[in-house]
Order: sequence, then C-alpha cells, then structure tokens
Amino acid sequence: MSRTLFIADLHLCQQEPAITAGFLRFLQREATECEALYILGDLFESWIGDDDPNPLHQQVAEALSALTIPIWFIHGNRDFLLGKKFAARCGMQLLPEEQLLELYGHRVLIMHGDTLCTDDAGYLRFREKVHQPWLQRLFLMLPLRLRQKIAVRLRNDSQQANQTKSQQIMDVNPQAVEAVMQRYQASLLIHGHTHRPAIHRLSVGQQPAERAVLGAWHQEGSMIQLDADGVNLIAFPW
Ligand code: LP5
Ligand code: MN
Repeated sequence: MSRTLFIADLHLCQQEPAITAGFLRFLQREATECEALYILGDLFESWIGDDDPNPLHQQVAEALSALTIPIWFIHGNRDFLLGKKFAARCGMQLLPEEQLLELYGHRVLIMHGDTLCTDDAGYLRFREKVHQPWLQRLFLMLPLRLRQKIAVRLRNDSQQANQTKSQQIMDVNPQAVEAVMQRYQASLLIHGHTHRPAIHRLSVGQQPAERAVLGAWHQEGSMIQLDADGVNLIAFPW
C-alpha cells in the first residue's frame, strides 16, 4: 500500500502497559501496510542510555525489528540519548533533528517540534545544556541508578516549571515555523511534541503550506498518513 506513516509522543513506559500493547498492535496491523514508518521522537517517556536493561526496551526492539519496512527515528526531548546500539537492535535508522523528505510529490519537513517552541526560553537553555556532547558522555558513564535518579529529578523540575508557563509559550512560534519551512522550501511540516493534534493551513512565502501536528498517545493512538492524496491525521483507540 503506497502510504507512509508518522507517529510521535507515545511516551512508552512500564507504568502504562496498555499504551505499549496498543503500540505493538499498531506495529502488527497499520505498520505492515505502509512503505515506511517515521517515529518523530518521544517514543519513550525517558531514555538514560542504551545499556538500561528495562525489559520494555527489549520488547519494543523485538517488535520493531520484526517489521520488513524501513523505520526512521528522530530524537525527542525525552529520548534524545537513544543511541546507535539500541537503534540497531530495533532495525531503525537515526535521522538528524530536521529532515526533508520528498514523498508523493510533496516536500515534507519532519522534526520532533521542540525547537519550534522558541518562546520557551527556559526550555531552550535547558536543551542547549543537555545536548552538549561532553555532558552526555559524562552522564552515560554514571552508574545506572544515579542516571535514573537524575532523570526523575529532571522530570520533576520540568513538571514544576511547566505549571508556571502559559499554553502559548509551550506552543510553536509561528515565525519559527515559517522560517524553517522557507529554509527547506517545504510545503508540509510534520511534527509532534506539543500534543496538540491538528492540521494547520498557512502560507509560507505566499505559497499555501500545511503544518500537521501529531497527538500524544496518552488517551488514544495518533498517526499521520501521507499518500498521493495528501496528509491525514488519524486518531484510533489503542
Ligand atoms: O517533557 P515535558 O513535557 O515535561 O516538558 C518539556 C520540557 N522539559 C524537558 C525536560 C524533560 O522532561 C526531562 C527528560 C529527562 C530524560 C532523560 C535524562 C537525560 C539527562 C541527560 C543529561 C546530559 O524537555 C519543558 C518544556 C515543555 O516540554 C514544553 O515544550 O517547557 O522544558 C522545561 O521544563 C525546562 C525548564 O524550563 C527548565 C528545567 C529545569 C532543569 C534545570 C537543570 C539544568 C541542568 C541540566 C544538567 C544535567
Ligand atoms: Mn517532546
């Protein structure tokens, strides 16, 4: 079937087995009937290193590697440390944070979406810090238990910080969207992160364009399907 699927923000974790089960069903059904699957970040609730022996990771790796279609992954703000080793176990390929695709006659830009939230200065400062390669190397050398503790601490700090931020600050900035789409001459942008599923029509350099936003999987599944007829945002029960 000539269609490509995109998903993001599943936030898989051991505490939410129903979401994992829904994802495994999605892989067996939807993902077997498409040309390629793109995972646009935050597949996992958090990631502290490929050496984490969490059995959920093994389960996900087995299910993904059983697929015969190409699987591509862009890091999110929760799983930016997911490395080549785990990607290889899943049979998926890692992409840079922005990737242009030419699919069915569309120029499609894909990304996680966090870098579009340019009004969230606190987050961007945090992001810059934790994306420093030396800090990541140092973090990955720490004992697993300590890494787990740091991740829990960062999640708590983040949740607290988010309570004081407005909804607008935590959404994408329209100028940032237009600028990046113009830079890639993209007519379609697909991203996640904001958990505000929608297809927005806009104009980029006076040309009609679309921004398709994936939903999180907290209450139901969310995927974007792209084919020769265009882009479709689909919600489904897990
Ligand atoms: O994730 P979510 O939805 O709660 O909020 C995000 C932004 N927050 C984050 C932080 C993550 O949740 C933390 C994930 C940790 C996982 C792995 C640990 C690996 C550590 C590696 C170290 C090298 O992404 C949030 C946004 C929101 O999205 C909406 O876009 O607003 O941003 C924040 O909350 C950032 C705060 O403004 C500042 C957080 C305070 C932390 C200060 C510590 C800095 C020093 C770090 C050094 C290790
Ligand atoms: Mn995110």
